[in-house]
Amino acid sequence: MIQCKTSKEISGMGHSMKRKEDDRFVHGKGHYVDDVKLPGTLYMDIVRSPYAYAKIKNIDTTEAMKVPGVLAVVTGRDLEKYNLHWMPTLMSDTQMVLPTDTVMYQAQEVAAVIATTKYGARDGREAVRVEYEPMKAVVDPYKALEPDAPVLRTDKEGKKDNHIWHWEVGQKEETEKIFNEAEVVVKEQMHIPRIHVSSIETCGCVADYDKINNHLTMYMTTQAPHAIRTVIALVAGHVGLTEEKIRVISPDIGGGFGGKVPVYPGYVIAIAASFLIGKPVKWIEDRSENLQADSFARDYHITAEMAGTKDGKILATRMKVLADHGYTDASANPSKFPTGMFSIGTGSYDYPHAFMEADAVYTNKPPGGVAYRCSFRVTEAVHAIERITDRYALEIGKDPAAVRFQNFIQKDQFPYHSPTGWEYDSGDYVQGLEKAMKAVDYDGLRKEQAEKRKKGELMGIGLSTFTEIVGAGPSKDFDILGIKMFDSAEIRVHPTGKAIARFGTKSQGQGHETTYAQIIAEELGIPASNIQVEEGDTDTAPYGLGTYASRSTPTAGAAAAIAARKLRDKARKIAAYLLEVSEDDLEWETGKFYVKGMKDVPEKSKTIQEIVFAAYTNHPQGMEAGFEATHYYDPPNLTFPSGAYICVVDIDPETFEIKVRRFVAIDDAGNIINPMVAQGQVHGGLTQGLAPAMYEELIYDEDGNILNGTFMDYLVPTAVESPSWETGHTVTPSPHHPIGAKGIGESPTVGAPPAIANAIVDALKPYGITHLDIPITPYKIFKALKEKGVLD
Ligand code: PCD
Repeated sequence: MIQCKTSKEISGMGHSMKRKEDDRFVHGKGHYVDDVKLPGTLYMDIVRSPYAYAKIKNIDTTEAMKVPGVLAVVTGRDLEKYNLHWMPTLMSDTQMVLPTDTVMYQAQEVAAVIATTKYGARDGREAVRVEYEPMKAVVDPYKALEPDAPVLRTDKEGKKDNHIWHWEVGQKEETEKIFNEAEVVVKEQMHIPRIHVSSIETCGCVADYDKINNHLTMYMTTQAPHAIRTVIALVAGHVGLTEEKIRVISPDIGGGFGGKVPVYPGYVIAIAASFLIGKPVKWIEDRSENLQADSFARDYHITAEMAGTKDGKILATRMKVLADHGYTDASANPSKFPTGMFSIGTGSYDYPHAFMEADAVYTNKPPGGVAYRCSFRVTEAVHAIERITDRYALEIGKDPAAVRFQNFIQKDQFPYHSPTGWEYDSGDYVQGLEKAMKAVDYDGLRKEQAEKRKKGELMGIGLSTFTEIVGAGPSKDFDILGIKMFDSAEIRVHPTGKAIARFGTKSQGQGHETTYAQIIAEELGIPASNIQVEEGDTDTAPYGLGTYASRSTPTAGAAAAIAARKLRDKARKIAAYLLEVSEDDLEWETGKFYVKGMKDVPEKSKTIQEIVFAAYTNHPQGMEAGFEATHYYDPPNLTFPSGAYICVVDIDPETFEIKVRRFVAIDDAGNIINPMVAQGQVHGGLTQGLAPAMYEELIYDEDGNILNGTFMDYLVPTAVESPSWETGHTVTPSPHHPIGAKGIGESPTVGAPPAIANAIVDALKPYGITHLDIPITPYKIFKALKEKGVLD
């Protein structure tokens, strides 16, 4: 049970307060970007390439311009005049806005049609004639690195291959030595496939340029409005659009999941079109465009190795990654981390040596990769470590739970320094796994499995005991395009004691309007229902880096607590003045200051409402009037949530259909702000973890054609495919976070896939199968069993 310090009326931390924003959502009154309807709006649609790699010989717009309502067709050549045909990616690579001569992936933007109606724009799009000269696409990332592979980025002067960067961390020599001498070494080749963020709402914008005032209002589906404003100013400053002339408004967002962090060409073209025409331009992607062309996630080819003793002590791990980035590195990672947080890959286990390296490569695929519900590549890291740990347990014939207990970082080892350079803040991995095992009756399940195996039935039990790394991040190491990754909160309390609070982050469904209010309620004793939370408008909110990587609670949540504490300090001064005592004679109890020892004497205390009123009506002379505070929080460290997940699967011995019988998730995100919201986060996240484990993968043929570019072929699981998730938690507060909270939004998506994969591989253990790449489908099982000679 979570203990609450405040009453239900105040609804501070720990209360399962209903989400304030849901009234508006369930009544259909949400306000999304497509709901923005401005007079005179023009519509934009985008011509896309049918080829993965081709020269553009000609773009004929004659017929398109004849379509009723079509006003303009924008091409790369048009943008080139303003030097807007290329733009920087968040990883300091370059990306085409529109091509001038070559297309680099199927569904790439080729030209944009602007019309007075949406349908006119679509008809115009169909009428644009593009002449292509197809070239042999480079699709396989390994082949892309071969010496005779065609060099894709010919725009980069002097570039002689498709290699983007090399990165490494850890102790190469020591690790090698351990591997050479170890009793047991295991190795698996894994592919974490390319998948896609499938938010309910696609991406889109309304660019509204006002010529008279030289002012741009950009309504858009971005998770990071402030950073986008800065990027627009950097890209368009030379045409007079400087930062004070740009207002980015991110209205309600129907799911972000990392896919709404990048700057997509569509946004830039819409801005350019509005700037030139002087009217609002609306661009809303359709579902297939979103699936085929927006930034992908994952696509890591990993060679994972573990060295250990015969009796189960892990000694070292080694991981080698080949990262397929498509034609440009458009990851949304902090600058210094080209592989994001992949280096958390030693997981929850204590051993002194590890070595990890990665190489990134260009191919003719859409760019990325975004951190799809994942703190910058932590999903890939967790998958590798959790799978290879099971592989090791299998090799030495020990139960995977026993191997985990034997190697866990112990509770008293925190702060723990990992061999790849992280300082884990806190954790209690033993307690988490014990709780999960008890919840499923682990021993009972193993007995049942042994019985079933005798009868040839396929039942598997899979574990994942992961450590996450969220809250990017401390300014000494974390920036995006040079902007430090702090975040912010501004609280204004009005004379009657009601407040408005604004943040640099941006909810996409997480529930910030409720949970931020709860943090402030906890600190100031103002009821959460009286605290209005706003995000997403760069004209009003303080600067911040936005919501992704489960960073809002670790950064802006902390800023809220500290800004509220600044106000409490002011409240103390005012209370001392009103009660005519010294500040030191006062004590705080949620919602009021009272004179020490006189808690129950009404005239010896002042409520927060009385104090705030005095701040406007009767403040001490010499003190600033008003009751407002702002804080920009630079976290001292990241937070390290963790989880112990256990999955039980039954596999049909004839059709190999996989049924997830049970899934227990014990999460630890430190102190919880709103248990109901946190549980909702876990439920959604688990389904998004089931997705890549069993269903989702973007598949390309050897010419770079996407084979499952619609939802007819790309299966996103729903409640129908999902098991009934069983959740629980342990509470290990973060010692450095003002309210002891860690992020939770991504944990389930990070932790679930290896639990499911481990369960399926465990079910197939009697047949000598040691690894299967996700998504694990009935057909993959069939094929693997056939290869092993089990089936004829
Ligand atoms: N919480 C609580 N407690 C704690 C923690 C947390 O309560 N301890 C809660 C809060 O308040 C919020 C949530 O929960 O409301 C979450 O949080 P976080 O973890 O901090 O996070 P954020 O930042 O806010 O968010 C983000 C995330 C992410 S990252 C993702 S993907 C996803 C998630 O979130 N997304 C989404 N979730 C979600 N949900 C929804 N509904 N929608 C969406 O979209 Mo990335 O990087 O972007 O990939």
